[in-house]
Amino acid sequence: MDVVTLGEALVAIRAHGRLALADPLHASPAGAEMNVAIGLSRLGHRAAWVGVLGADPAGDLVARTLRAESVDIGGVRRDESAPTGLMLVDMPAALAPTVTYHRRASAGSRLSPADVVPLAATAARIWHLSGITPALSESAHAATAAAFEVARETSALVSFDVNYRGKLWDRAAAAAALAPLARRADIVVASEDELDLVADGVNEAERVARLLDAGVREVVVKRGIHGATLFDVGGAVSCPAHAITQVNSIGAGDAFTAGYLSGVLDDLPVAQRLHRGALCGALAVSGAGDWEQAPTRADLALLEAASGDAVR
Ligand code: KDG
Repeated sequence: MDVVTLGEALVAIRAHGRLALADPLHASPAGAEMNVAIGLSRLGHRAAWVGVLGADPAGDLVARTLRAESVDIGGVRRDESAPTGLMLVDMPAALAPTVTYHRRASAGSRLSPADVVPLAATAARIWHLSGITPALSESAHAATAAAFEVARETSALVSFDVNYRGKLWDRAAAAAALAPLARRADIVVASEDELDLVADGVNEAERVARLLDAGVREVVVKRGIHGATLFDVGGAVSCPAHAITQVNSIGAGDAFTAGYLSGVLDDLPVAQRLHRGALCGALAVSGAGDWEQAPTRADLALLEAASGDAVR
Protein backbone atom coordinates (compact mmCIF):
# COMPACT_ATOMS: atom_id res chain seq x y z
CA MET A 1 0.00 0.00 0.00
CA ASP A 2 1.25 3.51 -0.75
CA VAL A 3 -1.03 5.53 1.53
CA VAL A 4 -3.53 4.72 4.26
CA THR A 5 -5.97 7.48 5.20
CA LEU A 6 -8.20 7.49 8.24
CA GLY A 7 -11.30 9.47 9.11
CA GLU A 8 -15.03 9.93 8.69
CA ALA A 9 -16.80 9.81 5.36
CA LEU A 10 -20.17 11.54 5.11
CA VAL A 11 -22.82 11.82 2.46
CA ALA A 12 -22.96 15.43 1.27
CA ILE A 13 -26.32 16.69 0.07
CA ARG A 14 -25.61 19.71 -2.05
CA ALA A 15 -28.04 22.27 -3.34
CA HIS A 16 -27.19 23.73 -6.70
CA GLY A 17 -28.43 26.98 -5.28
CA ARG A 18 -30.31 27.46 -2.02
CA LEU A 19 -31.21 24.50 0.19
CA ALA A 20 -34.06 26.46 1.75
CA LEU A 21 -35.66 26.80 -1.69
CA ALA A 22 -35.17 23.11 -2.48
CA ASP A 23 -33.10 24.06 -5.51
CA PRO A 24 -31.90 20.85 -7.24
CA LEU A 25 -30.15 18.55 -4.77
CA HIS A 26 -27.38 16.09 -5.40
CA ALA A 27 -25.93 13.50 -3.00
CA SER A 28 -22.32 12.35 -3.09
CA PRO A 29 -19.74 11.11 -0.59
CA ALA A 30 -17.47 13.61 1.15
CA GLY A 31 -14.82 13.61 3.83
CA ALA A 32 -11.40 15.21 3.84
CA GLU A 33 -9.34 12.03 4.23
CA MET A 34 -11.50 10.08 1.79
CA ASN A 35 -11.03 12.91 -0.72
CA VAL A 36 -7.26 12.54 -0.38
CA ALA A 37 -7.50 8.76 -0.90
CA ILE A 38 -9.53 9.24 -4.10
CA GLY A 39 -7.15 11.94 -5.32
CA LEU A 40 -4.17 9.62 -4.85
CA SER A 41 -5.93 6.66 -6.42
CA ARG A 42 -6.81 8.71 -9.51
CA LEU A 43 -3.10 9.52 -9.83
CA GLY A 44 -2.31 5.81 -9.88
CA HIS A 45 -1.22 5.25 -6.27
CA ARG A 46 -2.47 2.42 -4.07
CA ALA A 47 -4.60 4.14 -1.44
CA ALA A 48 -6.73 2.79 1.39
CA TRP A 49 -9.39 4.59 3.40
CA VAL A 50 -10.23 3.38 6.91
CA GLY A 51 -13.35 4.39 8.79
CA VAL A 52 -16.71 3.27 10.13
CA LEU A 53 -19.85 3.49 8.00
CA GLY A 54 -23.42 2.88 9.05
CA ALA A 55 -25.12 -0.26 7.73
CA ASP A 56 -27.41 2.01 5.72
CA PRO A 57 -27.83 3.23 2.12
CA ALA A 58 -25.64 6.28 2.82
CA GLY A 59 -22.87 3.92 3.92
CA ASP A 60 -23.47 1.84 0.78
CA LEU A 61 -23.04 4.97 -1.34
CA VAL A 62 -19.68 5.75 0.27
CA ALA A 63 -18.48 2.13 -0.01
CA ARG A 64 -19.58 1.76 -3.65
CA THR A 65 -17.92 5.05 -4.58
CA LEU A 66 -14.64 4.14 -2.95
CA ARG A 67 -14.64 0.75 -4.68
CA ALA A 68 -15.37 2.43 -8.00
CA GLU A 69 -12.44 4.77 -7.40
CA SER A 70 -10.14 1.80 -6.68
CA VAL A 71 -9.63 2.87 -3.06
CA ASP A 72 -9.02 -0.12 -0.78
CA ILE A 73 -11.77 -0.43 1.87
CA GLY A 74 -10.65 -3.69 3.43
CA GLY A 75 -10.27 -1.88 6.77
CA VAL A 76 -13.76 -0.34 6.74
CA ARG A 77 -16.21 -1.45 9.45
CA ARG A 78 -20.00 -1.24 9.10
CA ASP A 79 -21.84 -0.38 12.32
CA GLU A 80 -25.45 -1.66 12.64
CA SER A 81 -26.43 0.74 15.40
CA ALA A 82 -25.31 4.19 14.21
CA PRO A 83 -26.01 6.07 10.98
CA THR A 84 -23.56 7.31 8.37
CA GLY A 85 -23.14 11.04 8.94
CA LEU A 86 -24.59 13.65 6.60
CA MET A 87 -23.47 17.10 5.54
CA LEU A 88 -25.80 19.63 3.93
CA VAL A 89 -24.13 22.13 1.61
CA ASP A 90 -25.90 25.37 0.78
CA MET A 91 -24.47 26.99 -2.38
CA PRO A 92 -26.06 30.43 -2.83
CA ALA A 93 -24.74 31.74 -6.17
CA ALA A 94 -22.96 34.83 -4.87
CA LEU A 95 -21.88 33.58 -1.43
CA ALA A 96 -19.41 31.04 -0.09
CA PRO A 97 -20.74 27.46 0.32
CA THR A 98 -22.05 26.87 3.85
CA VAL A 99 -21.98 23.46 5.53
CA THR A 100 -24.34 22.05 8.17
CA TYR A 101 -23.26 18.75 9.74
CA HIS A 102 -25.52 15.93 10.90
CA ARG A 103 -22.80 13.71 12.31
CA ARG A 104 -23.11 13.71 16.12
CA ALA A 105 -22.97 10.06 17.34
CA SER A 106 -22.53 8.93 13.75
CA ALA A 107 -20.99 5.60 12.82
CA GLY A 108 -17.86 7.48 11.73
CA SER A 109 -17.41 8.89 15.23
CA ARG A 110 -17.13 5.31 16.55
CA LEU A 111 -13.75 4.81 14.93
CA SER A 112 -11.39 3.41 17.57
CA PRO A 113 -7.79 2.15 17.94
CA ALA A 114 -9.04 -1.41 17.31
CA ASP A 115 -9.90 -0.33 13.73
CA VAL A 116 -6.39 0.99 13.20
CA VAL A 117 -3.91 -1.37 14.84
CA PRO A 118 -4.43 -4.32 12.41
CA LEU A 119 -3.55 -2.00 9.54
CA ALA A 120 0.12 -2.20 10.45
CA ALA A 121 0.07 -5.20 8.10
CA THR A 122 -0.57 -2.93 5.10
CA ALA A 123 3.02 -1.64 5.44
CA ALA A 124 1.91 1.68 3.94
CA ARG A 125 4.59 4.21 2.95
CA ILE A 126 2.50 7.13 4.22
CA TRP A 127 -0.33 7.48 6.75
CA HIS A 128 -2.42 10.54 6.04
CA LEU A 129 -4.31 11.80 9.11
CA SER A 130 -6.27 14.94 9.81
CA GLY A 131 -7.36 17.17 12.64
CA ILE A 132 -11.01 16.47 11.88
CA THR A 133 -10.89 12.92 13.28
CA PRO A 134 -9.83 13.85 16.85
CA ALA A 135 -12.77 16.29 16.97
CA LEU A 136 -15.32 13.52 16.44
CA SER A 137 -15.10 11.57 19.71
CA GLU A 138 -12.64 10.31 22.32
CA SER A 139 -12.32 6.98 20.53
CA ALA A 140 -11.68 8.67 17.18
CA HIS A 141 -9.05 10.86 18.84
CA ALA A 142 -7.45 7.72 20.28
CA ALA A 143 -7.60 6.09 16.83
CA THR A 144 -5.62 9.01 15.39
CA ALA A 145 -3.01 8.67 18.13
CA ALA A 146 -2.87 4.90 17.47
CA ALA A 147 -2.25 5.60 13.78
CA PHE A 148 0.81 7.71 14.70
CA GLU A 149 2.11 4.72 16.72
CA VAL A 150 1.47 2.21 13.93
CA ALA A 151 3.18 4.50 11.43
CA ARG A 152 6.20 4.84 13.69
CA GLU A 153 6.43 1.07 14.27
CA THR A 154 6.23 0.39 10.54
CA SER A 155 8.62 3.22 9.53
CA ALA A 156 5.91 4.99 7.53
CA LEU A 157 5.78 8.75 7.08
CA VAL A 158 2.92 10.58 8.79
CA SER A 159 1.22 13.40 6.90
CA PHE A 160 -1.05 15.47 9.14
CA ASP A 161 -3.49 18.05 7.78
CA VAL A 162 -4.67 20.37 10.57
CA ASN A 163 -8.10 20.78 8.89
CA TYR A 164 -9.71 22.88 11.63
CA ARG A 165 -13.52 22.68 11.52
CA GLY A 166 -15.05 25.41 13.66
CA LYS A 167 -18.46 23.72 13.67
CA LEU A 168 -16.97 20.71 15.50
CA TRP A 169 -14.99 22.42 18.30
CA ASP A 170 -13.55 25.75 19.36
CA ARG A 171 -9.98 26.85 18.62
CA ALA A 172 -8.74 26.31 22.19
CA ALA A 173 -9.96 22.71 22.31
CA ALA A 174 -8.58 22.05 18.84
CA ALA A 175 -5.18 23.51 19.72
CA ALA A 176 -4.94 21.40 22.89
CA ALA A 177 -5.65 18.22 20.96
CA LEU A 178 -3.87 18.92 17.67
CA ALA A 179 -0.59 20.60 18.69
CA PRO A 180 0.85 17.43 20.31
CA LEU A 181 -0.13 15.38 17.25
CA ALA A 182 1.31 17.84 14.73
CA ARG A 183 4.67 17.85 16.49
CA ARG A 184 4.91 14.07 15.92
CA ALA A 185 4.16 14.25 12.19
CA ASP A 186 6.70 14.15 9.37
CA ILE A 187 4.66 16.42 7.09
CA VAL A 188 2.30 19.05 8.50
CA VAL A 189 -0.18 20.61 6.08
CA ALA A 190 -2.05 23.72 7.25
CA SER A 191 -3.90 26.72 5.91
CA GLU A 192 -2.43 30.09 6.88
CA ASP A 193 -5.09 30.52 9.58
CA GLU A 194 -4.47 27.06 11.11
CA LEU A 195 -0.75 27.20 11.93
CA ASP A 196 -1.31 28.97 15.25
CA LEU A 197 -3.39 25.97 16.40
CA VAL A 198 -0.38 23.67 16.25
CA ALA A 199 2.57 25.93 17.09
CA ASP A 200 3.26 28.99 19.25
CA GLY A 201 4.88 32.06 17.80
CA VAL A 202 4.10 35.64 16.87
CA ASN A 203 4.15 35.01 13.12
CA GLU A 204 4.27 32.25 10.51
CA ALA A 205 8.08 32.07 10.47
CA GLU A 206 8.25 31.45 14.22
CA ARG A 207 5.48 28.85 14.14
CA VAL A 208 7.10 26.99 11.27
CA ALA A 209 10.46 27.08 13.10
CA ARG A 210 8.86 25.56 16.21
CA LEU A 211 7.45 22.68 14.18
CA LEU A 212 10.76 22.04 12.39
CA ASP A 213 12.60 22.19 15.76
CA ALA A 214 10.17 19.58 17.11
CA GLY A 215 11.23 17.19 14.33
CA VAL A 216 8.64 17.85 11.62
CA ARG A 217 10.41 17.45 8.26
CA GLU A 218 8.13 19.53 6.06
CA VAL A 219 5.54 22.19 6.79
CA VAL A 220 3.27 22.92 3.84
CA VAL A 221 1.21 26.10 4.13
CA LYS A 222 -1.80 26.32 1.80
CA ARG A 223 -2.62 29.88 0.71
CA GLY A 224 -5.70 29.32 -1.46
CA ILE A 225 -5.59 31.49 -4.58
CA HIS A 226 -2.12 32.65 -3.54
CA GLY A 227 -0.63 29.17 -3.88
CA ALA A 228 1.38 27.29 -1.27
CA THR A 229 4.77 27.31 0.47
CA LEU A 230 6.86 24.41 1.68
CA PHE A 231 9.25 24.95 4.57
CA ASP A 232 11.98 22.50 5.57
CA VAL A 233 15.42 22.82 7.14
CA GLY A 234 16.76 23.89 3.74
CA GLY A 235 14.49 26.95 3.55
CA ALA A 236 11.21 27.77 1.79
CA VAL A 237 9.85 27.13 -1.71
CA SER A 238 6.61 28.71 -2.95
CA CYS A 239 4.33 27.87 -5.83
CA PRO A 240 1.49 29.99 -7.27
CA ALA A 241 -2.03 28.62 -7.59
CA HIS A 242 -3.10 27.49 -11.06
CA ALA A 243 -5.74 29.91 -12.37
CA ILE A 244 -9.08 28.27 -13.16
CA THR A 245 -12.76 29.23 -12.98
CA GLN A 246 -13.89 28.26 -9.49
CA VAL A 247 -17.27 26.57 -8.98
CA ASN A 248 -16.83 25.28 -5.42
CA SER A 249 -13.82 25.71 -3.13
CA ILE A 250 -14.67 22.77 -0.82
CA GLY A 251 -12.22 19.94 -1.37
CA ALA A 252 -9.47 22.13 -2.89
CA GLY A 253 -7.14 21.62 0.07
CA ASP A 254 -7.61 17.84 0.01
CA ALA A 255 -6.91 17.72 -3.72
CA PHE A 256 -3.80 19.84 -3.20
CA THR A 257 -2.64 17.44 -0.47
CA ALA A 258 -3.26 14.41 -2.70
CA GLY A 259 -1.17 16.01 -5.45
CA TYR A 260 1.57 16.94 -3.00
CA LEU A 261 1.71 13.44 -1.47
CA SER A 262 1.71 11.95 -4.98
CA GLY A 263 4.86 13.99 -5.61
CA VAL A 264 6.38 12.69 -2.36
CA LEU A 265 5.62 9.10 -3.42
CA ASP A 266 7.18 9.78 -6.83
CA ASP A 267 10.27 11.33 -5.19
CA LEU A 268 9.76 14.59 -7.07
CA PRO A 269 11.76 17.70 -6.15
CA VAL A 270 9.92 20.08 -3.82
CA ALA A 271 8.88 22.59 -6.50
CA GLN A 272 7.33 19.84 -8.63
CA ARG A 273 5.44 18.38 -5.65
CA LEU A 274 3.92 21.78 -4.97
CA HIS A 275 3.14 22.27 -8.65
CA ARG A 276 1.31 18.91 -8.82
CA GLY A 277 -0.61 19.89 -5.70
CA ALA A 278 -1.57 23.23 -7.26
CA LEU A 279 -2.84 21.58 -10.45
CA CYS A 280 -4.91 19.05 -8.47
CA GLY A 281 -6.34 21.80 -6.26
CA ALA A 282 -7.29 23.87 -9.31
CA LEU A 283 -9.10 21.01 -11.00
CA ALA A 284 -10.95 20.10 -7.80
CA VAL A 285 -12.54 23.55 -7.54
CA SER A 286 -13.72 23.48 -11.16
CA GLY A 287 -16.80 21.35 -10.33
CA ALA A 288 -19.45 21.04 -7.62
CA GLY A 289 -18.32 18.00 -5.58
CA ASP A 290 -15.31 17.61 -3.26
CA TRP A 291 -13.43 15.02 -5.33
CA GLU A 292 -15.30 14.39 -8.59
CA GLN A 293 -12.96 16.60 -10.66
CA ALA A 294 -9.79 15.13 -9.13
CA PRO A 295 -7.40 14.53 -12.03
CA THR A 296 -5.77 11.43 -13.42
CA ARG A 297 -2.22 11.76 -14.70
CA ALA A 298 -3.57 12.12 -18.21
CA ASP A 299 -5.77 15.02 -17.02
CA LEU A 300 -2.75 16.75 -15.53
CA ALA A 301 -0.90 16.52 -18.83
CA LEU A 302 -3.95 17.91 -20.65
CA LEU A 303 -4.27 20.76 -18.15
CA GLU A 304 -0.68 21.84 -18.65
CA ALA A 305 -1.08 21.69 -22.42
CA ALA A 306 -4.62 23.15 -22.46
CA SER A 307 -5.45 25.44 -25.34
CA GLY A 308 -9.18 25.59 -24.61
CA ASP A 309 -9.96 23.66 -27.80
CA ALA A 310 -11.85 20.37 -27.76
CA VAL A 311 -9.62 17.31 -27.92
CA ARG A 312 -10.78 15.22 -30.92
O1 KDG B 1 -12.24 19.15 3.02
C1 KDG B 1 -13.53 18.89 2.58
C2 KDG B 1 -14.29 18.46 3.79
O2 KDG B 1 -14.55 19.56 4.59
C3 KDG B 1 -15.57 17.78 3.52
O3 KDG B 1 -15.42 16.76 2.58
C4 KDG B 1 -16.26 17.23 4.73
O4 KDG B 1 -14.61 16.06 5.94
C5 KDG B 1 -15.41 16.96 5.90
C6 KDG B 1 -15.56 17.81 7.06
O5 KDG B 1 -15.43 17.29 8.15
O6 KDG B 1 -15.78 19.01 6.91
